[in-house]
Amino acid sequence: MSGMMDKVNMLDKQDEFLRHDWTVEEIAALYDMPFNDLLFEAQTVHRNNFDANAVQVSTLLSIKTGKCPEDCGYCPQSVRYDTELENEPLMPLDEVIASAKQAKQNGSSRFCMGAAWRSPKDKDLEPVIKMVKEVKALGLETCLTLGMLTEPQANKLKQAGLDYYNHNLDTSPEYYGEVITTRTYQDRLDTLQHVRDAGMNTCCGGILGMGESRRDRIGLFKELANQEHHPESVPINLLVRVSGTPLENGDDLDSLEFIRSVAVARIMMPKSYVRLSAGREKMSDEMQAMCFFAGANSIFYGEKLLTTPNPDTNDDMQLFERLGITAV
Ligand code: SAM
Ligand code: DTB
Ligand code: SF4
Repeated sequence: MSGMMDKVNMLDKQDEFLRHDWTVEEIAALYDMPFNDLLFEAQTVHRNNFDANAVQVSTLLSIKTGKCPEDCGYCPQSVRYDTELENEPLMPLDEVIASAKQAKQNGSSRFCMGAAWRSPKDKDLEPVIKMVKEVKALGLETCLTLGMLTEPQANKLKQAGLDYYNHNLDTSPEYYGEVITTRTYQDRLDTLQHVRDAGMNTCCGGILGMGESRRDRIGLFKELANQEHHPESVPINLLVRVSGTPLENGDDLDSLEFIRSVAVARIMMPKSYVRLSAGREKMSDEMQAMCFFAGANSIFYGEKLLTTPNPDTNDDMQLFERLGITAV
């Protein structure tokens, strides 16, 4: 019993060092650091908390594709934009399992299933719960992203054994309205609260390169870190520009600014997995290597994200080998 209490106290102690009171000025000061100083600091924080040469790999599968009623300006799956996407209803269980087995064989430790829903109906959850149970039985960690959840829905998913729920804040509260009008920032924070209250891990991050300013990137990281708990996984997506979406055109984000952002996330959320997410297809090997040095320690692995391409798995394995990185 005392051993157990020691463990609890130790966890509390660890949490004492995690900050939830970041100010805009402090985050801006990190961004303003000379690049080498910022990366050195981020790598030091990274090494104090993780194996510096291990990267967690997850595989994504779109289990219900397209016809989403929401208007997220970046998204190929919104019914409002003509993106030449093949819509697909909910995937049968056996196809999901076959895909999960393949992901496990390829070395993924987590399987993330995404559906283009604003929020699932209760009857939608039943087949999804079967998927979670069967994927878990394969020895994989499970993650879902289905849109907004009510408190009872989050509890049901927890009971089914779901490990992670992905729900992003996407950008700063100030820029949010430029990108999405059909759900509020508060709606997103509420879903995240329901997921945490149910006892699940949150996977929560955003998208960079949507025309936002550095102040907006600061605002996003401030919101992410100042939640009740840091998300266990923080996906940092670089916008994938899809023809037909409102964000199809625009200036690309400076790659050094993206790397700085990874470093800032690592420093602010030292114990979270920072996930180098969408957009890797457009990144050079050198840029990805810099992101790993800045503290990114997870990726999506597999030739497709949800609907858009991801790097070839052989290329990813070769890159890991060249960098001496082990997939975990
Ligand atoms: N419909 C659910 C929702 O929005 O919560 C789940 C799926 S949605 C596709 C998951 C996340 O993918 C979004 O929150 C967004 O951050 C990211 N995403 C979607 N399209 C993207 C794109 N073109 N480029 C980068 N990230 C994207
Ligand atoms: C996240 O933050 N990135 C992933 C995952 N969560 C679900 C999705 C990226 C989607 C990119 C666009 C697409 O492939 O449709
Ligand atoms: Fe729908 Fe999710 Fe795409 Fe928004 S990001 S349009 S909610 S699938």
